[in-house]
Amino acid sequence: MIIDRAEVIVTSPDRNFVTLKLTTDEGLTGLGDATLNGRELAVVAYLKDHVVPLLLGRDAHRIEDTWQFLYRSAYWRRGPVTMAAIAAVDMALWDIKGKAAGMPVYQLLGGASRNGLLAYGHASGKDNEALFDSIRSHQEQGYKAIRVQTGVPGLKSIYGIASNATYEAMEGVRYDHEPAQRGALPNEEDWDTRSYLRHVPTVFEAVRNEFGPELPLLHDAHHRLTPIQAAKLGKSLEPYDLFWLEDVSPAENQEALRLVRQHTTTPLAIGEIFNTVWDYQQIIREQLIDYVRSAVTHTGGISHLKKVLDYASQYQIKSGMHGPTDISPVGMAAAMHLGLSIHNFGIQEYMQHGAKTDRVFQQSFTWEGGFLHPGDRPGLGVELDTDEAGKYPYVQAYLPYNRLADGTVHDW
Ligand code: CS2
Ligand code: MG
Repeated sequence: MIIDRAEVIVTSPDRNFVTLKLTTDEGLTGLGDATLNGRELAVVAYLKDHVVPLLLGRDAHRIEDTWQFLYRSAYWRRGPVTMAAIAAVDMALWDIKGKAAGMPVYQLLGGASRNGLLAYGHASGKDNEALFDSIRSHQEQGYKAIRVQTGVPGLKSIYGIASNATYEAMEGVRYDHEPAQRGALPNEEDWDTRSYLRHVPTVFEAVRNEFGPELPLLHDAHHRLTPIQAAKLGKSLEPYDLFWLEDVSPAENQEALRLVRQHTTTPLAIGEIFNTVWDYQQIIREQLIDYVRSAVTHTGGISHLKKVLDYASQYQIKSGMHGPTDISPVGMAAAMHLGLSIHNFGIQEYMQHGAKTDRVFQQSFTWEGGFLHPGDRPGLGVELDTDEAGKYPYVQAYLPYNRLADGTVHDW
């Protein structure tokens, strides 16, 4: 069964998505997500100009060989663009193999290791009152675990908060749902670590007082702290028993996490901007994290992320796959199939896509009682309506960036 057609489909219903669609000479199709937020067109070019010519005529069943061929024959390895492109091919080939076998992909990965996938949603508020409302609305939507992001007094706009200036200006495009703002240039945001470190523990104290000790709570520091600031935050949040504290410090400096570990037992999650197992070697081997945050879409696909998670399982480190709206429904489906089959599943991030996106991507997953399930359709269980997709051409959008009070650029 050979690959005889490869299309790169770009659509922008509620946000930009890049999807690879492979078709075989037997008429089977496979989809792969290649969406890299704010740099989508770089992956489109990598796929169209460099990868597609290499796929036509290949045996669609040889997933691992195709993975190794694309990774090693490129000579230039790793990195977000390369690994998102390879991920899309990998997902599409697993989708085709599932359809050829008449099985959902999780069955090919060893079958289900659980009945469903605990998922968390994003509650946020510029103040505690708005935050409490957001937590309650997520509980009403069925979420049994909730990420808490809060405004910080003195800061105009901050990552992950629905109600801020930019949101009002965007006529209803929820900022916490889509941080990449459509427009010619990225938005500049302000940041101050000391006010953040003073404020966040008070918010978690208030949330615990309001919602009690059981509710699993997560928080994303979004790469903004120095190692000692990260240690301080982890320690100050210990009384509130977080499920995890995410991306505490820019993870290029991996040994920095030793300092964080020295000072706090708050569980650490890292990896959404990682792309290969080599980005994890030290922090897994030295037990410096508790959750692997990679998404299938950004880590070389199902084949490679499974290798990362198998390595992590030897250290009792669990999965916490990245699942914001910039992971397309295809990428989310792949995450659910992998998450259902592995032993060391921890939790799945689940931000719900918009109505237009759900019309472009027909999905078969279920969301019940706080748990996701990929469904039992052969393959990944997602189909793309190309006519519907054609209604929404690409729109330039950038993620924001930060500047400190003195004008210094800072991690966003
Ligand atoms: C975030 C993302 O969901 C998360 O944990 O870190 O929202 C992230 O900011 C976006 O995916 C960036 O594109
Ligand atoms: Mg994050």
